[in-house]
Amino acid sequence: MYDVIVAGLGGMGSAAAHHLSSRGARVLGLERFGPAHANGSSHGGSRIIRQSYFEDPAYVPLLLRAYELWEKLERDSGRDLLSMTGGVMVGPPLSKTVAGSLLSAQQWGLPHEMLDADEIRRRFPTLTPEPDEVALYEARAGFVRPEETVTAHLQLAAARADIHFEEPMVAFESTSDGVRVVTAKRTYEAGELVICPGAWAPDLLADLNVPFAIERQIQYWFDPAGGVAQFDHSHHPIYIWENAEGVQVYGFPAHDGPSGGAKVAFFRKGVLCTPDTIDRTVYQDEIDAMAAHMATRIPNLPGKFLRAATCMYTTTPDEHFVIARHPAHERVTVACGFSGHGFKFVPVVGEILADLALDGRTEHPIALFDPSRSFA
Ligand code: PYC
Repeated sequence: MYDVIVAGLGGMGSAAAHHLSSRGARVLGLERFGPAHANGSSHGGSRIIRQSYFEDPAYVPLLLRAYELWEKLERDSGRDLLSMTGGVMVGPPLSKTVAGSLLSAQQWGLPHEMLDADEIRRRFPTLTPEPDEVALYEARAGFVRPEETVTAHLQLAAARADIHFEEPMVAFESTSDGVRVVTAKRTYEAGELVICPGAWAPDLLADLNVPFAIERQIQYWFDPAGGVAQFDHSHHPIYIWENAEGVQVYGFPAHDGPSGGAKVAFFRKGVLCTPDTIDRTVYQDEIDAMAAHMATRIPNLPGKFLRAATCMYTTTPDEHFVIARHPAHERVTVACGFSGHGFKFVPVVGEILADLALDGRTEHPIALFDPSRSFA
């Protein structure tokens, strides 16, 4: 019998499997696909990492711990996971992106600079903001590599844990002393279950009664006009850019990876889908809309379209995560609803899930992520 079964080995589940097994728990990890696959929410070569968090200052202590754990994971795995390029949060001064980032920076005393439009252009010549746009610049921002991260956690976990790929959990139930987990292949018993379902949350965690929305999202890579060197990660920052209508895009410098070029995406402009119905084709009108949106902001970026990839967000109504003991199952812990901004938290979520599964509690501040909160 296992101490803990972890169902779902994407970003969060692979981190949980590593943290649990490194604390001595006998762990079984179950994943419906192969390692570091591209069918969920943990692929595409890069994810933003930043500390001046516009979503809510309550995330900052978790981010500070996550940064420590990212560096430890790089050391322990010997992999290059983290690139600190600096980051600009651009928009009108009162936009959520700018004002929210500034609030977090001020509340937590995080190092930052405020740049007006002229200073943005001077420091980052690829960016052409409107005269009334400003930016919060944060040197401790950059990007992490999602596939490398999942691989790192899985490799470290596999030294002690049993890891089964191509074996999805299809059901679970509480028993007198733990949980019973039914997979597509067989049934297992364990003392505890940690469920990290990603976009499969509506199926596997329907009894949480959280109104998750699964959204199809697109990541686009362009070969910039004038050459990729001006976008190189040695000097180009990550960015989140909000316009006067509240539309946000986010993007990355060019770096190593399968496709080359520089990646950009709309934030939260997805259409509803399910893992079974998501349309993986990216259409010319979608590429044209992305290129047109960037043409006035980063005119050299949409030089030549290289490729696109779809992924899924699992969004909650308030866009905050769900991380908790399952309200209806004493021995089950859940982590889901990361709403498109979760990957930077992967190592600290792994730590929290290990705390909850092994100790029943955590010192980390997770009250914001209670699944029983009001979604009205
Ligand atoms: O993960 O920080 C993030 C993010 C913000 C906007 C898009 N992604």
